[in-house]
Amino acid sequence: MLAVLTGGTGGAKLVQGISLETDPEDLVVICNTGDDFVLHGLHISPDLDTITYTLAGISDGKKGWGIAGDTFVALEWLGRYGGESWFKLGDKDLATHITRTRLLSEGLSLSQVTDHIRNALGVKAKVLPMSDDRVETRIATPAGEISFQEYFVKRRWQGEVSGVSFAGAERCRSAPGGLDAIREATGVIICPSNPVTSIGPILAVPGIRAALKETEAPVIAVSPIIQGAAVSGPADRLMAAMGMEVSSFGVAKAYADFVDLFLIAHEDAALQEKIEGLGIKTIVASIRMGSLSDKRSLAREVVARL
Ligand code: FO1
Repeated sequence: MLAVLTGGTGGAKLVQGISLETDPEDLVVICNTGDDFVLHGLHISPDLDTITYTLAGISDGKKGWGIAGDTFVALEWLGRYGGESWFKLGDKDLATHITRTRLLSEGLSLSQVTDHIRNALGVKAKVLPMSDDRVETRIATPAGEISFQEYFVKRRWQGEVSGVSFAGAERCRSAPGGLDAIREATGVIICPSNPVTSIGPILAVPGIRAALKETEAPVIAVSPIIQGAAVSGPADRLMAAMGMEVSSFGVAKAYADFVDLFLIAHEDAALQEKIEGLGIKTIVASIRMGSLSDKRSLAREVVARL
């Protein structure tokens, strides 16, 4: 069994490749839920949904989130009634959030709800939230703290960030099966997701970092940074805000206590020696995933090392 740790859009590309290059029934995908929030009274779990839709083959590959071909009629009407419309919830996507909110209110845990949704969509891989407890990624700005989605979607990552925190993380528990998946896996893959706000919250869940260190399986990570810039999203800005070096080396350093193997881009080949100095075997590869064939060949490259 392979355990995969991921955020949303960036990580989903590799998750898709891995699911096509291995037996999906043999995959446990542990997702960030620090981006979750409540809007229109609905519990929204963007990364769980991005991964589930991707594995179901219904995701909007261009946007990187939501369902392909979705319409936005309900959102327009929510706006008419004075509701928030900056977070683009599609009509089909809304059915997911309504179902999640209903099942949570009936007493199911977030992992049970996630299982229900992935089964209904025919997803064979196990999709697990990092925790069933509420953990909230908070972005500190000079004007005060805001939620991750307010920073990411409403403000389009603009403005100064002075810190990132994960409210509730110290008290939360890993979702059932998460720690065992890491400990019992034959390989663990850390997707090229934002190390601060996608992988960071997962690592903040008590026990996960220790399980990554303890597991006998090789732990392999793919860099989300190429030539000092994020492949997508604000990873570079947030790394800088957290005082990390904005490079593949900076990511490797943040994972150095548990990663055995690190994949970096050809453009970063000059960093290989420096990263190996951290005790991490480093491989130079084609890590950009523009097409389905890129996703599959990177997945093959990763899986071949496990
Ligand atoms: N990202 C955006 O940039 N704009 C949106 O309006 C937006 C809506 C949205 C709706 C449902 C969903 O599951 C995800 C959505 N995302 C949107 C993506 C998401 O907020 C981020 O990609 C992740 O939180 C970061 O991993």
